[in-house]
Amino acid sequence: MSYSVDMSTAKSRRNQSVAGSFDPSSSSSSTSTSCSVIVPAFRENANLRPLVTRLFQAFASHPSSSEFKDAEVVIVDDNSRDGSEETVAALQSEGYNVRIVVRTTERGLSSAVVRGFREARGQRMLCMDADLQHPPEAVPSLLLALGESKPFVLGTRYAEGVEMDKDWPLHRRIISSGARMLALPLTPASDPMSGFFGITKQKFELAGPVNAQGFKIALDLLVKAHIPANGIAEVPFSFGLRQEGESKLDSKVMIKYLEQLVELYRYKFGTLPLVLALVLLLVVALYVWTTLVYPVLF
Ligand SMILES: Nc1nc2c(ncn2[C@@H]2O[C@H](COP(=O)(O)OP(=O)(O)O)[C@@H](O)[C@H]2O)c(=O)[nH]1
Ligand SMILES: [Mg+2]
Repeated sequence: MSYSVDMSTAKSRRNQSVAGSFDPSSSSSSTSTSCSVIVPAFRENANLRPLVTRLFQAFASHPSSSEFKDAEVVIVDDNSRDGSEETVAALQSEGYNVRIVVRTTERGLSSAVVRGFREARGQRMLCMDADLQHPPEAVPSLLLALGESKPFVLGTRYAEGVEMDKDWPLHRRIISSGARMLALPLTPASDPMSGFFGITKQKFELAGPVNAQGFKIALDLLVKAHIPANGIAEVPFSFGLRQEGESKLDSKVMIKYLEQLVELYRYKFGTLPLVLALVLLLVVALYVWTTLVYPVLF
């Protein structure tokens, strides 16, 4: 079950101006919304106001700001009950085109993102974290990169000149690099683990059944929407640190990721190659153990 707090269409048409230069009164009908930003959120109340205000500020100050005049933000919250709904209601009353979908019987990051994409009214859709690790100022460029020839856009942390925040923990870096290598046969994208990505509504609707229990939704969509290498626009961004609250990802994420990989390998290559690859892996592991490890240790 879920419910949606959406006073935005009524309020955003009010003739008022929001701090900065964003003016929601210039919004056109919500049915013509061209861009939607989807934000999965669990206990992120403290981050929502800075996120939404910075997003609309970024739209308003962009040289192609007219492209974003009817942009919307859709927050998909899993019943956090931490004041997030009240914050969104306050932002709506100030004129921001933001709404919150509160799911009361479902939990999980990927399914929240899928729900957001389904709810989105825009043709260009972007997903980002609530915690400001993904810079709102980069959002307009990512959205504008989407089009017929590039139906997928990826905010990448692995590009020349991009630096990870030096305080990002070493174990998270190692897991991220290892996970990236394991996904290489599935997609040529440089950072399919990124949670900062976008897809056109059209491609999303054509995608095969998305694994809502999966852990990395961008990877799932890249495979199941059959995005070719030249259909991916990559936009480098610097990955920051979470502003408020704590990471929701626990130690089970690696297991969930491996399960997702098995499903995607089967989806893309069928069961037989997967079994052969596993047998090969087993043979190599046995060889390494019997010829290299065992003689040294015993
Ligand atoms: N709706 C919903 N959002 C979630 C869930 N788990 C994580 N999120 C959100 O997904 C985004 C990424 O999670 P985060 O904890 O920042 O992961 P990290 O950046 O990898 O540490 C954040 O905006 C979270 O609030 C969930 O179960 N449901
Ligand atoms: Mg985060």
